[in-house]
Amino acid sequence: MTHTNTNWILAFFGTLLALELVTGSENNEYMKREHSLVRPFQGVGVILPHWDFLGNTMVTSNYIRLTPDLQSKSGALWNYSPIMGRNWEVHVGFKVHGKGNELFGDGFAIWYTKDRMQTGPVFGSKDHFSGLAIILDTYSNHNGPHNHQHPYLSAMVNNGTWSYDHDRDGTHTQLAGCEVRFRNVDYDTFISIRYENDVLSVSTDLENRNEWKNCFVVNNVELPTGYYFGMSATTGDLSDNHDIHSFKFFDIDTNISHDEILQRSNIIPNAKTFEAPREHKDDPKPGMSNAKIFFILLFVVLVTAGVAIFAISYFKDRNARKRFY
Ligand SMILES: *[C@@H]1O[C@H](CO)[C@@H](O)[C@H](O)[C@H]1NC(C)=O
Ligand SMILES: *[C@@H]1O[C@H](CO)[C@@H](O)[C@H](O)[C@H]1NC(C)=O
Ligand SMILES: [Ca+2]
Repeated sequence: MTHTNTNWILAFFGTLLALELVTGSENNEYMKREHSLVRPFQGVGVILPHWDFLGNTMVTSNYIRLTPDLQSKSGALWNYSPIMGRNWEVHVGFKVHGKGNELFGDGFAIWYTKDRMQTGPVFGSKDHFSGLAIILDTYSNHNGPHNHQHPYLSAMVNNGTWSYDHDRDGTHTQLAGCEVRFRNVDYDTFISIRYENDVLSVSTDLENRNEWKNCFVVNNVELPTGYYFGMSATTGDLSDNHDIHSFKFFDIDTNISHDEILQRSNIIPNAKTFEAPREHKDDPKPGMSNAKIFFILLFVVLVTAGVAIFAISYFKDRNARKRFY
């Protein structure tokens, strides 16, 4: 909740707020170190306490680079400990940047899932996941008309059944989404994911204004406790640096019993307001060439003529026979 700010007054109130969060004096809301990542990342001894990383992930003291701006890279970062809280909010500081002006990709995802450390085709992580994916998709795979521009931020809830469809940039399975612009800016960019009483709210701070802008709010989202947070990114033919600058987890539970939290670990991820996932449909075939149409018409004419000739000779025959008898 506190990041670089040139405005002294805001910085002052920000600091007050941060103190409140750290001491947990208000709303029981405070950052949990065991689920968070704060600079510097490389100290003496252990690199990244509480987190594992894999693939091409590179850790420096100031940022964690999930992928460099090179083709065919993939990296991920996963928290060790399951989340034993019903309500939470996470703030992720990130930077996506690269040499490409027109062409860049593919983007990254923030996960709250049952399985951790599993590589796969969905921004570097496994498909058919169980849990929540918040996807920051920079490359529009869909060449036809979309309802939106890229980069695009969307949420998907899965119980392991659905596959993320890259060809449609996930639009067949998303809960909601919004257009975002976060590439190649010289300040940190942030996303906030709040999950409280089954309401999922995602907002962003991408304009260096130190305020959250709503992306979407979705009701009736059921997520179990006991899942893991992770982040992953991938590049293909196109690339970008996908950097994580911070991950802050805030426990916002109030008056929830330990039993309720344990029971909640048995539910299956579900989103009631989910648009029913649509079948994947292939793009319409490109229009037929004139030559093709000509030959099809020619074929139809020949078949018709053949049938006509056959019919005429058949009836002639019959008439001939009739006359004979
Ligand atoms: C998983 O989700 C699909 C689609 O919503 C649903 O048909 C299926 O019953 C769900 N499976 C479980 C175990 O809830
Ligand atoms: C906390 O929950 C208990 C049991 O549901 C209830 O009796 C109590 O009033 C709640 N306290 C607050 C502050 O909401
Ligand atoms: Ca895409």
